[in-house]
This record gives sequence, C-alpha cells and structure tokens, in this order.
Amino acid sequence: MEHILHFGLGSFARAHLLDYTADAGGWDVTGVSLRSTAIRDGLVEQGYNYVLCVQEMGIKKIDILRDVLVAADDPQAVLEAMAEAKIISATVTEKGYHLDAKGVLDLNDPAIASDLAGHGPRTLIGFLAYGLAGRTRPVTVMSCDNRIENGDVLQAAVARFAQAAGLIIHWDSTRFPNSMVDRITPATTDSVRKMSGDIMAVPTEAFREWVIEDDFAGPRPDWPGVQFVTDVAPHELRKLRMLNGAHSLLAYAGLACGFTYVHEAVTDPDLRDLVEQLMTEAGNTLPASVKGQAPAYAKALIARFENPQLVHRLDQIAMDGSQKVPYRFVGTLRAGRADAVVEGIKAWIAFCISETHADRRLNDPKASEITEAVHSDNPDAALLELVGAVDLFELIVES
Ligand code: CS2
Repeated sequence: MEHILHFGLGSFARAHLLDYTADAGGWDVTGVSLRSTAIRDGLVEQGYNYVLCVQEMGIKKIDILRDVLVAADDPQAVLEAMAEAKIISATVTEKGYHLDAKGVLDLNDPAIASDLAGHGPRTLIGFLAYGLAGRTRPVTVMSCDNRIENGDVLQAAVARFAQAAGLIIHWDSTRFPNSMVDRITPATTDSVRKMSGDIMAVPTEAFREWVIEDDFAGPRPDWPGVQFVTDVAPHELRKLRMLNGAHSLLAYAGLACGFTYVHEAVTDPDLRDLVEQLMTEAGNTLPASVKGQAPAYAKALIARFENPQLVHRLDQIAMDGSQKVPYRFVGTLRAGRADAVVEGIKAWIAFCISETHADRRLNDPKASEITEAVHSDNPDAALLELVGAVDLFELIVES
C-alpha cells in the first residue's frame, strides 16, 4: 500500500481527494489536522471510516483513512510522517497560506512569525519548510486548494519561509504540481447525519472534477477520470472565475436579498440574470483553449446551483471574502470588461459594511482590518485596498 499524507481534513478533502483515492485503490491516507481535534475525535470512534452522501447516487463508504494526527498536539509526529510520505497534499483553504494582498507569504503574519521563531511549527508552510529541509528523497507536494496557481504559490511561500529561516530545500527532487479541484460540498447537517447514521457523514454532489499538472516526483494513484495536463491555468481560470465568481456573487447579493441557500438565490430572476451575465463576462476572459467550453460549462453550472437537494448555505460561501475576492472577481475585471463582476465586488463591499454596522464580526482572517476599513474615512477605497484592487476604485465605485 502506498501512502499520502494530507493536511486539512475538512469536508472538501473528504469528498474529493479521499473519494478519488478510494476509487483508485492501492493507496491510503493519513490526515493531519493543524489545530482542531474535532475531526480526529469524531473519526477515531469509527476506525476513521465515514460515509459520503452523494446526491443522486446514495451512500458511499470511504475506508482509506488510516490515521489522523493533530499537529498542535504533536508536531514531531507530523514531521516524522512527512519524512515517510511520497505525496504530501493539502486543503487548508485560502487563508492557510498566510499570503499578503500581493499573494506573497506574509512573514509578519503572527502564525508565520511564530513558526519562523522555531515555536512549532503550526502552519502548513512551516511544516513543509521544516519537513522538506535537507530531504533528498523525491516528494510531491500537491496543493488541492481552490486558488490560482495553487502549486506555484505554495512552493513560493515555502521557499520564502525556508530562506527566512535559513533552511535548505533540495528543489530538484521536489515537485509542486498545480491543480484545479471541483466538487460542491456543503457543510454537513443534522438531517444528513441522521439519514446516513454517521455523525461524520459528508454531503456532496454527484459531479466531481480534477485537473492536475503532470509533474510528480514519484508514483501517484491512478485516480479515475482525472485529467493530467501540462498547463492547468486555463482550467483554473474557467472554474474560479465562472463557478466561484458566480458563487460569491450569489452569496453577497443573495444574502442582501434575504436568501439563505444557493438554490433559492439562483432562481430569483434578477440574480439569475446577473449570474448568467457574470459567467458570460468571465467566459470571455478565458484562454482560447477553454473559451469554447464556456457556454456549455455555464449552463451546467446553473443546473448544479439549482439543485435543491444540496442545501448549500450562502453564508458558507460568503466567509473569507478577503481571500476569495481577488481571484474570483478582481482577476476577471483586470482581464476584460465585466459589469456583473463589478456588481459582485460592490455586493462584497456592501456586505462588509452592513455586517460591521450590525455589529457582526465577519468570518474572515482579515476581520479586524475589514472593521477598521469600514470605519475609515473612505470605506470603499480601504476595502478595495485589502483585496489588492484600490487602483480599480473609479471603475468599481463610480460606475
Ligand atoms: C464555494 C466553494 O465556499 C465557497 O467559497 O464557492 O467551496 C465551491 O463550492 C467549490 O469550489 C466547488 O468546487
């Protein structure tokens, strides 16, 4: 049995990487939770097995998780597991990379500064830098997070950390493939737990997609249906600008209209028009190799969003906006005329302002900066500054 060490055992990884790997056969997975003990404690009771509740397909048992380590309890055990693994993968969400507004590792971020000072490590970046330092055996580090150039960004962050910490990494034997990941995975609910009889059950849709840069340092599972390509960028742009851009627009504009779920917001005629317009605008910015797929992709996305069985909360999508807005909206806007995307950014700004005025702290790693921006002399400009788009002030705010 070959082995993957995976950082971040949230629902998405359990519905995507683990599902594909279970289908491939011949590989198992050790999970690492960076801080929380909840997933380990929930899963250990059931031998690390859990079920996926796949819409239209039913219950699927996933039994390839071998162990769950909690990094905060025992960082040394994680570093030892890293030394053995041929593939180290990660889904720690956008904020787990600790990047600044320009997309560069923020050495002043408290968690990164603490890892650099040698207390820990506690972050994915710190673990990778210390765990890879001095290693000569080949290893593939595979980001499965939903962001542009996820592998390149992760490698750059680890390199910056290693340089600051004086660690030597043998880059020749280390690969960081980029990938595009997709499967809508709403947070689990009591009714899913009850229906499946598993307190750790993960609800997800039938659709799944994974495109990976064919750049591995060693063996990899034979994941069924995965596309291995030389350039993932066109697929990332298609997915992030169209699917995730539309999701974020529905979240901010939909919450403002009083909706709770994606399937409700997307059936509102005005929001539906706006979302279709955003997908058309985003599709127009795509590289030639995938541009032709955009209309059919948009149609398929609308059908996925309309699925009432998914029960996907808009407030789940609205969280961490400071991390998502840059590549879901701002990138599209820089690539071409996009009026519906402008509406999306305005809806995010309005969301930040109304939540702050209602005294609700945002679920966002930049929550304090957002509060400060909202209370500043020019909230629009200050908020745009946080997502690296203050130069687009006139286009966005004065349009
Ligand atoms: C969503 C994504 O929560 C969000 O921000 O837009 O998690 C989305 O469901 C996935 O990227 C789909 O693959």
